[in-house]
Amino acid sequence: MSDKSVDQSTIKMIKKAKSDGIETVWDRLAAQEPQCGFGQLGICCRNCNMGPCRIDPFGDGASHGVCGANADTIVARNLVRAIAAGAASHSDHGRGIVSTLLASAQGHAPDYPIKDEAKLKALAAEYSIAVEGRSVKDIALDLAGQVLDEFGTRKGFLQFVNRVPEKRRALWNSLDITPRGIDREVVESMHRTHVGVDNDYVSLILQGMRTALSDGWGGSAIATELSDVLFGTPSPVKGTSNLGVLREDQVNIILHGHEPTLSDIIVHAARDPELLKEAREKGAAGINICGMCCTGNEILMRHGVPVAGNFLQQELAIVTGAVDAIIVDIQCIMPSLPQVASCYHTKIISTSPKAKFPGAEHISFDEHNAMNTARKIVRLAVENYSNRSPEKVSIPSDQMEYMAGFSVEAILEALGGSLNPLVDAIKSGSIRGIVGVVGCNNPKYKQDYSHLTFVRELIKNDILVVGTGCAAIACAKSGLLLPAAASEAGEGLRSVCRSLGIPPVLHMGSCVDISRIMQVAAAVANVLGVDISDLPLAGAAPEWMSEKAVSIGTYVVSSGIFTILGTIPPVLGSKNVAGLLTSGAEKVVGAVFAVEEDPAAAALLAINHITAKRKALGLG
Ligand code: BF8
Repeated sequence: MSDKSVDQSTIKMIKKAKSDGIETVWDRLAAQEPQCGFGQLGICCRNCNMGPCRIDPFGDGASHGVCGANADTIVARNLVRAIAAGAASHSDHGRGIVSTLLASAQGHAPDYPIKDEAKLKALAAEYSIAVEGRSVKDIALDLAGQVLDEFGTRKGFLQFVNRVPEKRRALWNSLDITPRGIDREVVESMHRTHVGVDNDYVSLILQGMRTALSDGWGGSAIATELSDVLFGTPSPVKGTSNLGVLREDQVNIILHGHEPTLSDIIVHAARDPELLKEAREKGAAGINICGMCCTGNEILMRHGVPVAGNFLQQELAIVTGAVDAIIVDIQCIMPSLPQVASCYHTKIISTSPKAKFPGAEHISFDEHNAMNTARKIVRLAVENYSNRSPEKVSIPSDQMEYMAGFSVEAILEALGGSLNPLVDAIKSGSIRGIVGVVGCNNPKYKQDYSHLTFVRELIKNDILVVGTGCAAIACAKSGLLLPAAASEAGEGLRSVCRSLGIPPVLHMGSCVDISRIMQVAAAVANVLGVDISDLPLAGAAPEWMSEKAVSIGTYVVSSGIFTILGTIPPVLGSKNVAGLLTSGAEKVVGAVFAVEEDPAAAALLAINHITAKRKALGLG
């Protein structure tokens, strides 16, 4: 079992799943092996019905698909489709948040008052919307309208592109990869990858970059910024993490998925005195709301809600036998959950019309009537508490405290209102650079091992780590999100952390919140008057698996930040595509991808990159 995870609670629950006769993601991975070699190399194509086609990687079979596409075209098309799917996922999430803001401003979503008026006004100013003397409702109406337009804007570029340093904007314009409209880029990517349209791998990858940029500086940024307006901008907060946060004597509800529209209101519904009374009548001491994956990150960032785990722990939470309901919305939710739940008493409740699960109970979540729907859902969990079988319950004791909530605004506040102290620390070398560590778990790799090994090496070398997504949850579970973890950092970073009272790894939120990291990168570049690609920065997704991660990696590289992938992307079937991504892109966008499965070696790549960038800036 220890080859599957470094997390003791995961190992314990995999063992329990085995003895309970439950099939998990690791069993299904084993059943898939050996996995398709053509798929791993990215050289199979199902884009038309003359196929499916595949290219022989050894050169003694088919070198072209039926239409004539070669490996370069097929690999590039597959990659661009993955980027489009990832960008669409983040951006459609963003659209949901703007629609809620619009409904709130129109008076149709009374349970979603605007929580951060200052942020609303700051964003309105970015969009040149008049603020002085106007009501919050009117400003919100205008802002929601303009942000919704970003999905199909005809002005030719997205608003948040203006946050990017001028040099980078000029570069994007010269390459014709400035994102023009979020939906437009996704649609054009699907069009170009249809049989017989764009067949040039360079042209395809440039479109992939533009689509990814419409995610990072469009859909994701919109999701982050407007979530802050609606639910509050995060500030430092403490909580606990891992499966040990489940309570034997309470109704346990896990919120899993991505959109805070659902999770935030359930957190409030669970405090309803009437529901708490009903829980007590059932014999429970209370209602314990926990998060999982990115919706877990949304509510831990804003409310310090306990987070039960990251991607690979979703089935295992059910295996504890102590979860009364898992409430899901969209993305990263395994379709196996209802099947696992059928062996216990756990209810799986789906809520999004976009994401239904055979075997789950569906309660359509309606933002116009949010609190009532939320109460109804919580009540189902409360009622289910008495169906628990005590003999099936085994909650691992593993849990760890965390400090999270590092929005850009919170970082600025910790620094006394300006980025200058951070820039000075980088200049002096107390902080040698910053690395964003993000992304998923992947059952092909030992859970959390790459995240933690990579992060520990970096902080030891005075590199500040900023994290999001399941990577940040891995850090939470291992104590790296505590100020005390500064003892593991090098002398320079340790002294900065101690003087500010912050951990050496800053949790910046969910995966759409990588836009926060990009905003800091752009702001630091603007302070120094350089391009983002000149800064001592790197990105990494040590255990990535989702198409969203492909989009993220691509917009981070296209923004000028060297990015290390810890799991192998399906591009090796084309030497040209792999070469462009790992070397040629340097001349195009000033950054490349590296692929390194060994996290210690990956850390060395990041450290060397940061050293080289510091030298080029004239820093020691
Ligand atoms: O958006 S890190 S497994 S939960 S895809 Fe999914 Fe990956 Fe986790 Fe969040 Ni991001």
